[in-house]
Formats: sequence, structure tokens, C-alpha cells
Amino acid sequence: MSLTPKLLSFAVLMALGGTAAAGNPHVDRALGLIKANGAAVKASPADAFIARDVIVDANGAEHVRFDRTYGGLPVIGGDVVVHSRGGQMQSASLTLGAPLSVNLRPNLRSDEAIVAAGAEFGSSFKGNPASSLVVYARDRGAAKLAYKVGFQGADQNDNPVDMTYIVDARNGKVLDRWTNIETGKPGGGSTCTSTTPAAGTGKTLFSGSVAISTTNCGTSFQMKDQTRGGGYTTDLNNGTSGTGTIFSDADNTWGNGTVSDRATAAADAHFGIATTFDYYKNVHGRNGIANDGKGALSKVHYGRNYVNAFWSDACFCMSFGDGDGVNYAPLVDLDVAGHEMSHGVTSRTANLTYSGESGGLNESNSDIFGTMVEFYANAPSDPGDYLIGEKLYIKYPAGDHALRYMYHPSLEGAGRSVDCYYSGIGSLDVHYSSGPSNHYFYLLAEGSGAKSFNGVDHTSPTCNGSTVVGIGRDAAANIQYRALTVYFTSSTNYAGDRVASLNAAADLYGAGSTQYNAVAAAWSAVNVN
Ligand SMILES: [Ca+2]
Ligand SMILES: [Ca+2]
Ligand SMILES: [Ca+2]
Ligand SMILES: [Zn+2]
Repeated sequence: MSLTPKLLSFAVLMALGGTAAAGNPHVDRALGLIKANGAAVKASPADAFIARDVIVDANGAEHVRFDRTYGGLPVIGGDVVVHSRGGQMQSASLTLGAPLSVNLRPNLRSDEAIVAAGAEFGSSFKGNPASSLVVYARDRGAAKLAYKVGFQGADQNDNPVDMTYIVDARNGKVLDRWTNIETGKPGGGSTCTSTTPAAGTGKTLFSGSVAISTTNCGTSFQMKDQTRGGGYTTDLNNGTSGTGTIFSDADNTWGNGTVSDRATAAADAHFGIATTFDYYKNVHGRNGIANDGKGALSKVHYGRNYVNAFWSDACFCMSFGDGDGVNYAPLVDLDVAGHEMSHGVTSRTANLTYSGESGGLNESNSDIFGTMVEFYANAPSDPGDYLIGEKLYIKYPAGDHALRYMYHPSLEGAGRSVDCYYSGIGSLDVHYSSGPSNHYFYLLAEGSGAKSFNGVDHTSPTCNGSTVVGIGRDAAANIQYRALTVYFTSSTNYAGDRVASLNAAADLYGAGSTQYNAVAAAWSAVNVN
């Protein structure tokens, strides 16, 4: 989520999931299949595979996701999902085009790579930039030995900036770059030791008076959700680092519906994250962001006049700014909370790299599920629609009524988002290259032509003059979720998304089904053929 390219934010680092370690029979079986079917995963003798996620379908089909190393170095773009059934290899999802053959002797020293990346970052960095060798294999062209360089600093508003650069180890050219926001520290804060759940009431800014789950600490209550893995909400008190202070309250009624009470935005965030947790669990059978039942930390009142919100994988947490108080209220409404938490889900599954076309697909996936959460919550004061962040405005800047318009992306105020795919879209900011995927999802769910939600016109054009008939948003979201978790890899692009969506639709509804054909028609309608 972000309003401007400069403020965009997302973390991409990944911890090994506990369920995906070697010794797990699904992992061992998939490793055996990789050994026996090296060509299918473009394996080279120097490759090693580290399991990251396991999905087993009701029919016994297994999908094991691996990261790849080459000569011991991480391969960016080398990840693969092995699909099998009954111990038989069925297929593999990957973007690597050929087995790796890379000279592992760099021409450049690590410090020279830092200087090369620093020329792009500028001089306002903090600490010592880190640099390590990787194999960069995101392009279909030859893989390259590269340095992965991290630069941290702050922008002119003192908001943290955290960049990753990929620097060619042969000639110092910056091959790729993306942002990571990583400000929080892990830790439980000063939460009480009680595990007694309590039913509180949140007087929210955007969703009215809602039930929220809290903890009974004896003489007071804390904003920690015992029914959803202990997810808790803290006050960052306008700072930009640390865990913050957990919200406490004497009567278990939180906030007053306005920003005059610091607990109001907290109630919105706590409610939004709980709703997102429930959506994933009840609709997709996913038990929390990492599918391990654990709740996450949400930090509100992040920074000063911060018009953004973000997920950070490093702290397994979300941060929500207060907005500028002029045009934007605190960024804690339902579709934004769902959007940010969905970045966490993406990072634990496909791990779409936040750059190029895969970055646009990452952003779009968060818009899709943020919207699904809004529909799922069914809050009378924030009914479902295909606008993103429409509730955040105190007053509308010229032409803007939402951050994004899924049914017609180019309606975005400055017209920087695009409706139709074109080759080269990957050079746009990820919040604009997300446009065709948002547009695809809307067409798949609702169809083309005139429609309105809650009095807001949602007329959706197609790029090829076709008429698309929607299959309903629940079916569309099922297809998206399966594509994300089973078929996407970190470098999936638009063409790959079309293939993944069709695979997902075939699994769920059958090849040649109405839903399958609608996926093909909706992608064609945004020029992805
Ligand atoms: Ca109270
Ligand atoms: Ca709404
Ligand atoms: Ca919305
Ligand atoms: Zn985002």
C-alpha cells in the first residue's frame, strides 16, 4: 500500500517455515523427484534446493515449494514448485529458463558493489550497507553473478527507506532494485501473561461499532486477540521503530469513533486484521499469515503525518500511519488492513519479487484480497466495492476518490495506472503495473460493462472490445488464491499469471469449465494472451 512511489513499502525476506523442513515426508519425496527429474526443474550439478512451503490437496496431490542455491549462493528467480501425486512427478512451476552455468568469480569487490549501488541511493544512508554474492536469474537471459546490496536511510519526512540493489559482479551495473521496509524489532512488548479471552467493543473510525477480541488481564484489558493466535495491536506513539506499547483499557470499550482517542485507529486495525484472519481461515483454510495459527503484531500511529501502511516480514508485523490529517485519515480501513496482511501471505507463499511485473502482481494480489476482506466484513459503514482506500479521504484531492480503481485502473487521479497490459509495463511503479491484474480480477468476478456498487459506478471496459461474463467474486478469489499459493513463483510475470490462473481454474472447476473459460476471456480482455 502506498500513495506515491517514494513511499511504497514491502518486505521480501523469508524465513524457513517449520512445516517445510527436510525430514518432512512430502519434502523428502519432492527432493527425490527433483533428483530423478532434473530436466523438469532445470537443475544443474551445483544446485541445491531448500524447502519453503508444502501444500497437500484433498485428493493427495502435493505441491512443495523450494528455494534454489547454486554453488551455495542464493539464486534470485531460481525457486520452483514441484507438483506430484502418488509419488509421481506431474509438473513443476518455475521461471528459470535453463540450467545455471555461472562463473562464480566476481570481477568486482563487495565494497565496489556498495559504491555502485550507493550512486543510485544517494548519500543519506544510515549504518554500514551490507553486500553479499547471489546468482541473479530473474530474466530469461543468461543468469549473472551479482551482489545483493542493502541500503537503509530516511526520506525528507524522516520515514525509513530500505532498498535492495542487485549489482552485476562483472561490471558494476545495477540490474534490479526493490524496496523493503523493515523498522520493527521482534518481541512481545509488555503484554500481560493472561490468556483469558475477552469480548470487547471497538468504536472505529471507518467500520462503526464492532466486536473485537481482547485479553482479560485481571484488572484491565489488553488489545491482544486470544482467539486468533495472539495477534496484538500497539501504539507506536509516532515513532518509526520498536514494538510500541500494547493498548490497554479499563472497560474493554475502545476508541470513540474519532481520532481524538488514540485507541480508535487501533480498534480499526485490530478489527481489520481479525477480519482478514477470519477470511483466510474460513474461506481458504489458511490459518494465519504463515498458516501456523500465529497472529501478527499491528502497530498504529506510525511516524508523523505518514500517509501509508506496510507489512514487514522481518518483524512479522504491520505498521499503519496516521495520514496527513488534511486529505488523508489514518490508513486503517478494512481494504488497507486486508491489503497489508495479504502482503504477508504473499511473502510466505509465492514471494513475488517487488520489482518489475512480479511486483505489480504482488500489489494487485493485495488489492484483490483487501477487497475480498471488505466484502467479507460486510460492515454497513464500509460496504464492499472495487475501490481501494475509498474511506481514507478527509477531502478529495483533485479527481481522486480512491487510491485505486480495480474495474478501470486508469481512473486513478493522475492516470498513472493502466487498464491494459503491454510489454514494458514492468518498468512502471508496482502500484501502477498492478492495473491489468486488478482489471482482470474485476472482469473475472463481475464481468464487463455497466455495474454499480453502493451507488458508485463500476463500469468496466475491455481492451479487446470483448464482453466478459463474470463468475462471481468468490470463485474468482478461489482461483487467485490457488494460483498464488500453488503455481506462482517469485518471478511470475503476466504471461505466467495467465498460465497459473488457468491451472488453478482447471484444478478447482475443471479444464473447459465455465470458470476456466472465463479466466481465459478475462485475461484476453486485458491484453494478456
Ligand atoms: Ca475504554
Ligand atoms: Ca467500501
Ligand atoms: Ca474498498
Ligand atoms: Zn501494497
